[in-house]
Amino acid sequence: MASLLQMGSPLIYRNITMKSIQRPRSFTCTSTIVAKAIRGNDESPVVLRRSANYQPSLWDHHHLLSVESNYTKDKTVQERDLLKENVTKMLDDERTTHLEQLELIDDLQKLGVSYHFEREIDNILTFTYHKDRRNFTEYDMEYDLHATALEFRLLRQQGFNVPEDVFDAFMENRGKFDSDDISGLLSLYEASYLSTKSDTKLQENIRDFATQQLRNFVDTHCDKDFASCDVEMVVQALDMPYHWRMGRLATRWYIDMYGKRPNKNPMLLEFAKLDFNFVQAVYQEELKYVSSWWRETGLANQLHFSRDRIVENYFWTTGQIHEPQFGNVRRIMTKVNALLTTIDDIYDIYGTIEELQLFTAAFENWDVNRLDELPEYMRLCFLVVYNEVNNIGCDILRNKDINVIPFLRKSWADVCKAYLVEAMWYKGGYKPNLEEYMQNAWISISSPTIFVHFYCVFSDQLSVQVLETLTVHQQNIARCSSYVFRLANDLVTSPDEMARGDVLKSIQCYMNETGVSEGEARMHVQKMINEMWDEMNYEKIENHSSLIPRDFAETVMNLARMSQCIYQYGDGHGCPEKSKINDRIMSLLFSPIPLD
Ligand code: 0FV
Ligand code: MN
Ligand code: MN
Ligand code: MN
Ligand code: MN
Repeated sequence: MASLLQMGSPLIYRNITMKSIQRPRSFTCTSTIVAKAIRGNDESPVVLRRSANYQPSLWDHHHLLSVESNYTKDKTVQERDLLKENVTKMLDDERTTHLEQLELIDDLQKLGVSYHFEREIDNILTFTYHKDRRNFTEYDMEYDLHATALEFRLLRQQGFNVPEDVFDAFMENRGKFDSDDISGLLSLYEASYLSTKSDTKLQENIRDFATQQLRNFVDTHCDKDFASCDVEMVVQALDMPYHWRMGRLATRWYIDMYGKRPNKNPMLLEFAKLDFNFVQAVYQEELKYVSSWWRETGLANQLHFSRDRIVENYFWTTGQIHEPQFGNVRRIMTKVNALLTTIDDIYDIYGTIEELQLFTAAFENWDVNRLDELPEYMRLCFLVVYNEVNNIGCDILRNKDINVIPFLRKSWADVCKAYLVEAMWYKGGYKPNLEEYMQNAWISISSPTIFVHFYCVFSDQLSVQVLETLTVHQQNIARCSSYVFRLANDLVTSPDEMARGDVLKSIQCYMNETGVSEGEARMHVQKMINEMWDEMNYEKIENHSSLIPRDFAETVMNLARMSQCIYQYGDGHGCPEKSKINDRIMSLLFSPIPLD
């Protein structure tokens, strides 16, 4: 019945209600303990196994394979490339004012096409930074809040250290401020998210002021008939600031928004739509590949308790790197994500402590000859990781002439050790304090493993120093991004985790340690996330001695953005059926933007 439904359905994702009523009864309650005998010999004891009640995949493999896009044809690419030439000319046009040029760059970035013009944009912003900038001492007619804030944000995004003092004149005279200047306020609000830990005014005074003003604006305008673009833009910005937003999602939204603007450039709009649809078609082919790979591993079939989430695992990678030419990075990182998700479930849900110790030892020993020492159900999983790591290592040895396998396998051993620590804490009833928890939890969230694989596949020139920084010393921007991922995950997944039994997560550790309420603990965790962003911004804007290449650093920050996207409205990774993630996935991976 369910399969007929899938075949006949125009939707790519499954009808979850039809599917879920066919699940065995034992899987229908979050914290059920399921008794299951491990088969092997007749004397083996009955082991109590748990279930997280994760639902089957919402996406049907055969449907994925049948997806066809109209936007891969040579004609689309030719048309897009013609438009691209026009945009290059616009960037070069000497008749445009400075503000118009900045606004064009902002539009290109938000429309998701700035990757075509990286050199041109860098030239313009470098020039802007080095030319004498005006020093505003007075808030007068010439002080343009929007222009000042836009320039500030664009320059800081690019890594230039513009001082926060550019807003002093404005803030000192904010009493005179015309509260109808929504574009100024919005630009100020977005700029305030580029704050670093050495800024004193941006976070507190400026962001609070702009946020409050924007909230007032929404309150007074939201129920008026003319629900204008302004209101939509403010609501969107308050929902998640641009600097924290997953890039492609911002793009998809902004293309619609831009289309409604009276002063839009229709050529630019057409270019952005064509490019979006073209990139989407590229994603679809990658998805077909990873979905086939995932089926062939046999893991979802064998480990029925684990999350079967290949589409979601792929979606994560588009948040980390969106440009079409990085398909290889996305393919490999999807595999890494899928394996991490499966192994996390082995530790958190299914394995006994004795089995988990054997599993951890297997990753530390990295010896395929000792495969049979593992419980049966762990062998395939270990071997798939082992083979994938060797495959990646083999390609890199061939193409980049460096053996990265020792670094990759260390990262798997490290994450498994961190998973085991949590399992032992839980089993032993140990309650760590927040600091002790975080020391382990920023590794158990799996980002350090992700970063070292990503770096190896993504960067053209690999440096042993960077590899060591990523796997041994731990670099600050990577640590901060992992913190954001961990904390964003805990804010959403910990209620279910506590219900089925797990180590205390950040919120509960803090409550236990300080005696505060859950609400206060959540606020504390949100504050930690803000601080991590300030640190990451600092690394990017002020730490020019960082070893981490700039383009890689951006993908590291993107993982933090992506986790804030996946966990914004529920657990988009584990329980996509209870979050808004499917709409996001549909709009980014499957629904093309209609052309005019
Ligand atoms: C998060 O789930 C999760 F799936 C992780 C950390 C592994 C995969 C990573 C990516 C797909 C990027 P969960 O809440 O179960 O993680 P914890 O660490 O809380 O068990
Ligand atoms: Mn499954
Ligand atoms: Mn887990
Ligand atoms: Mn876990
Ligand atoms: Mn979790």
